[in-house]
Parts: sequence; structure tokens; C-alpha cells
Amino acid sequence: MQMLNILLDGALAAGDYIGFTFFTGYMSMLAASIFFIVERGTVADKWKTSLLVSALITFIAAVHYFYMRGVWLETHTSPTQFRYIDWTLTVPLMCIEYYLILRPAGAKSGMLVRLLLGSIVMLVAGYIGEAVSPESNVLWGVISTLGWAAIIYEIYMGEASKVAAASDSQAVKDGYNVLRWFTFVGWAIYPIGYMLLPGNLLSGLVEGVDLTKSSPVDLAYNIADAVNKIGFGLVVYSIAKNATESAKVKGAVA
Ligand SMILES: *C/C=C(C)/C=C/C=C(C)/C=C/C1=C(C)CCCC1(C)C
Repeated sequence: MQMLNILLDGALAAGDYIGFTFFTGYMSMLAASIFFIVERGTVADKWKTSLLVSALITFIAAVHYFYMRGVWLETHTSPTQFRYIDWTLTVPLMCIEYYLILRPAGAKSGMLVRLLLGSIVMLVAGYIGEAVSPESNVLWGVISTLGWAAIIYEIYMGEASKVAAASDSQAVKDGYNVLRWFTFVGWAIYPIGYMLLPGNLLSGLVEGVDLTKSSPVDLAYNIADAVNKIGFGLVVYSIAKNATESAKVKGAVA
């Protein structure tokens, strides 16, 4: 009954800014999913799977945001379990997105496996640091960062970067550069948020914050998710659109 009341009335108090970001996160993820699904009809066949994956990423996030919003409103604690279930599904889908985009240029499945392994290390260690052994969250944060570093190595210096550079599609080359920028700069918001956890490196910055009412970590994660799921999907969309257009132009000339 309590849950039903919250679902129907939306017990969002004025001044609950973290709650606001859970709501806007939910709605914007849902809207983005509809956008990607509808726009899927406007790109060439070979790009349709990529747009579907973009839609799946934001849709999975929307469903989790729906639950996370409920946990936050009821308990004002971090919905860490839902958060990591969401990431465990959506981060591998982003790795698949890289693979789909680079496959026509010759990407091998080994590249996908390396990205997935980096993601697993990053997320498992992060979860342990937040939920299992919070007293050693610095150590687990370092281990998690090694997983992220492996991903960055692959897309900036590893095989993925070489395959992208050799692609004959300008749309893929340009888009790939923006995608990896998201994975490097956009994803950096997550470890910064994590470092605000009690006992971690940046916790001093949020010393005065009442953690029974607010959560700087969730604020960082919610902003990061909006940037990295919707923004990343929009870049995939623009690659698909540009590649579809240039194929049409070439077709008209030939
Ligand atoms: C859609 C969800 C995404 C793109 C989630 C990305 C999550 C990360 C890049 C998390 C990284 C972390 C570290 C690099 C160290 C500290 C622990 C984490 C898990 C917050």
C-alpha cells in the first residue's frame, strides 16, 4: 500500500534534488528509448541493430531508474543493488555497440572479449567496494580503475583503435572518436562520484552533507548515466545517419 501510494502520488518533497534526478533520469531514458526505436526506421538495414542496442541500453536504464527512484523515495538510501544490476547489463551492451560499429571494418571477437573482461573487473570490484567491503573501498576502487584502464587502452591504443583508423567510412571514424571520448571523459564522472563515498579520497568535499537526506554519490551517478547512456546512443545514431546518407550519395553518383 505504501508502495502504491508512492507510485500514484509521487512522494517527491520540495528540495529533494537527488529525487528529482532519479525522476528526470527515468523520464529521459524512456524518451530516448522511444526516439531510438522510432528513428531506427530511417537508417540503412546494417545500422538497425546498433540503434536497437542504443534503445535497449536506455530502456534497461529506464526500468532500473523506476525502481531506484522508488527505493530513494521510500528509504533515502542509495539503491546500490539496482544500480549495479543496471550497469552489469548496460555496460556490456556498450561494448557490443563498439563491436557492431567496428565489425564492418574488420573487428574480431577478441576485441569484444577484452572489453567485456575489463567491464567485469571494473563493475565487480566497484560493487564489492560499495556494498560488500565499504571499509576497503579505496583498494577496490583502484582494482576497478584497472578494469576501466584496460578498456581505455583497447579503444585508444589497442586493436579497436587500429581497426577504426583503417575503416573506409568517415562516419565511423569520426563517430568512433566521439564514442571513445565518452568512455574516457564521460565515464570519469563515475569514479569521481565513487571517491565521494565515506572514507574515500574526495569524501572531505561533501563533509557537511546530511547523508540521511542527500547522496552526492547518486547525484554524480545519475548525471553520468544521462550523459553516457543518452549521449552515447545519440553518437551511435549520428554515425548510422551519416553513413546512411553518404551511402545514398554514392549510390546516386554510381
Ligand atoms: C550506463 C552505465 C555506465 C556507462 C557505467 C559506467 C561505470 C563506470 C565507468 C564505473 C567505474 C568505477 C571506477 C572506474 C572506479 C570506482 C568504481 C566504479 C565502479 C564507480
